[in-house]
Amino acid sequence: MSGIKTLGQFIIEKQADFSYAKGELSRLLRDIGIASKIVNREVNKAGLVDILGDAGTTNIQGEGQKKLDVYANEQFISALTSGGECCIVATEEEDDFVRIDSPVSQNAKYIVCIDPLDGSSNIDVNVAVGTIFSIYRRKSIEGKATLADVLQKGTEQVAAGYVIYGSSTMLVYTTGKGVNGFTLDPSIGEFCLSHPDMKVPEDGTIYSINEGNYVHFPEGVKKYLKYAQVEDLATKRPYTSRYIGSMVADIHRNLIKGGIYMYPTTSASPNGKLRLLYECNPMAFIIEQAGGTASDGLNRILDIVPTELHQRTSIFIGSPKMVKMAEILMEEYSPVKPLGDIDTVQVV
Ligand code: AHM
Ligand code: MG
Repeated sequence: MSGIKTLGQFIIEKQADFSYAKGELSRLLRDIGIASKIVNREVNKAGLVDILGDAGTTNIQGEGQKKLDVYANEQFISALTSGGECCIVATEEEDDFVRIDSPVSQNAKYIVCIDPLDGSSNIDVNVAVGTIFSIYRRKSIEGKATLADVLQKGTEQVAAGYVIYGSSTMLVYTTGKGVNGFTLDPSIGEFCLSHPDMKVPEDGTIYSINEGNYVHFPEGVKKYLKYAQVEDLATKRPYTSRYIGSMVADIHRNLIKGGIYMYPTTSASPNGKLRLLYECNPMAFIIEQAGGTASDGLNRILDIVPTELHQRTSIFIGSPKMVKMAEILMEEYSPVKPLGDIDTVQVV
């Protein structure tokens, strides 16, 4: 037998880390891994078949959905429904959460929040896209799971991960004991452990932000960009600007090389663009587990109490030294409301 360790073998090995685990979480992770392989197959042949273009429906954020978004959404819901380990799936593509009412699933103890295909505006041009997922333990003890079971703080996550459909396909996940990355070997159809115990560099030289929004940025972000672009050999500035426009791909690169990804509030989007439950919390959990930081400019992302399913937030995430500097400038020039004031509306 070769030294290859598959995702399935790794998950089972790690199950022993949780004294309370009876295998449900392992099976849930396995189900997500299988669905992502099916989505990967479709993403890879997107240019070959007539699957590109608008599906003609619009999600709750009023954005046009691509056919592959719809396909990925269906695949993950279907895998999680038949797996029987989760009672609710909340997805970025559905207005409301999906309760799974089958006799097996309705008493299942896990909730999954998922962005089935993030960065989908990149599909048409063959640029990396991703899936982001987050798993919570259900809070209610009996009866049907409710919205309150979904609206949990990021600190309550028991697992989170992403799949990047890039030059190779990778699945990266954490269960709160470090971060491990698996690369899909298409010849055997298995995710194989390729990036054990991933760590984000403490400092970096890459910043990722949509600078086209510059005039709409809070003053603190403008000051950070100025800081990033000024020459200072001691701190390796000016930094390098890299923005793919796929959160998963930008954060994955920064996780490996060091860097900061920012999607601040803008005057047009005063609550930010990215969703707390489907994008920011899972990415924040992964990055923190890899030694990084994730903040809305003042507050730790994982401490934000969600009040609605599709809640948005600003985010500054990546190498801790870079995020710290952004926070210092945000605090000085664009103070945000501290937690306790419910939302994170920015004073632009
Ligand atoms: P989506 O969920 O509609 O795909 O939007 C999320 C994506 C992120 O992956 C990406 O970083 C960001 O939106 C890009 O937004 P913009 O085009 O405004 O820079
Ligand atoms: Mg998204």
